[in-house]
Amino acid sequence: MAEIKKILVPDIGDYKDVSIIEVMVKVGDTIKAEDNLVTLETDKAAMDVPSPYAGVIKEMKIKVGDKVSEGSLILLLESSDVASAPQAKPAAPVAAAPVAAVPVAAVSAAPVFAPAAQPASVAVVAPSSSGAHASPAIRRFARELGVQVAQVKGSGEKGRVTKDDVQLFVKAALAQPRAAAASGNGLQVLASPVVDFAKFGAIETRPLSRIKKISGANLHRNWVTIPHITQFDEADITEMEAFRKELGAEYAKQNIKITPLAFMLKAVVVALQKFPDFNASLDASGENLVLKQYFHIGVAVDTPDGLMVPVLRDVDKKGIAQLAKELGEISAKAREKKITAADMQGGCFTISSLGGIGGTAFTPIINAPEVAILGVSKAIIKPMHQDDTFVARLMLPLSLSYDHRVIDGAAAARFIVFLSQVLADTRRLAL
Ligand code: CAO
Repeated sequence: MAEIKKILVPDIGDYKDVSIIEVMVKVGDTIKAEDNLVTLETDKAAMDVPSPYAGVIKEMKIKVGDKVSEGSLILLLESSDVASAPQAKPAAPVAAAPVAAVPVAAVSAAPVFAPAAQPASVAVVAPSSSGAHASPAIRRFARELGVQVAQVKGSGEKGRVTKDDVQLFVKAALAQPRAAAASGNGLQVLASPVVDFAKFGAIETRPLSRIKKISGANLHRNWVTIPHITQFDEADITEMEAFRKELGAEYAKQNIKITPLAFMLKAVVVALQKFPDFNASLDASGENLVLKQYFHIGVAVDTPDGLMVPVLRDVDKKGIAQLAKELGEISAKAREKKITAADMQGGCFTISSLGGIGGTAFTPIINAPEVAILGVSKAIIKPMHQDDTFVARLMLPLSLSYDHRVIDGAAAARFIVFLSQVLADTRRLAL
């Protein structure tokens, strides 16, 4: 027997009063379980809320622009799949169970979080596209490309917007000359050329993963909106490495792998404490610096689906072994797609370590709203000049990208020199 169910906003982490930016359904729609109902947006993430049940929509309780929190009523649904509803009681209207928040790469039926700030290029904040007919999948596809479905002319049945319609819309938009860039000197940014690669040889087209699309938009925004400078240095980690190896043998029994990154987390915090402007963000007006008195450090993790940046909390209050343990756990969680939005929030500064792979240096992109990021490359033994002779030392390449609106070059040089000194003499970690 059909019953009326209340569909509520599920667990969305610590977010409160989140804006509804899109409503994909209306009264009378017949939906399947897992069909997306609404899209929520915070300053950090966009997420779709799917229906836990199939059925017919009886009453909408929200509209675009409303603010909601966990437990807010979205709609009333006449459910047709009582069997699949674990908490459903025959004849009694019950609240839908909250759907656990999972990250972008996990099961698509659950609320989907972007790994970082909402991409600037995703133009979904503006008007509702609920007037246009398109399936949730097409809406999502359009949203990922920054297209408002309402602007696309549908060629499908009853004017429904199809995937081809969205693709044609994007192609047409790309083919148009772009407006003058904000350079003010009349120079124009050329549109990327649309090339038929197949004309030149065999090709295969593979869609980007969802994480790549979202993180790509964030990286693009950060790259074009933040004036980046990268400062390089090398830290002599010969002694640190000897100590790490000693610890490694000790902690291997507890299944804790101590890599140089655990030391770097700690050393970075010592440097942030000495140079508080690096542990800060510009506020929304861009006129004030918000100095943080906590030390949560993001770590870039390479996963099969793309880059994720989980955050280790209160690094100042933890020892190296504890940090190594947490690093192992959080990177495993990221790779197993079990990471939550909460795991990726609240970072003050990011470390991106490619040291396990190789390379001499790189220019990491700042993870806004943070103001600096440390890139770490592979340590190698080098001849260093000391006391009129050359000695073999293990040198760790560091690349510090910083937001030049907030940090001056001299401050960045001081920061990285100090960081190198801390890494060269790990006794300083205790200071
Ligand atoms: N120099 C030399 N060796 C290093 C090193 C360095 N800077 N950093 C790590 N290593 C060694 C480790 O000691 C380990 O050696 P053993 O296996 O012999 O013990 C090996 O390299 C592999 O380390 P790891 O990568 O597993 O561990 P980690 O703690 O250094 O890094 C993590 C963890 C999650 C950060 C890493 O696995 C990762 O994903 N890195 C990629 C980050 C990334 O993609 N950044 C780019 C962002 S911009 O696109």
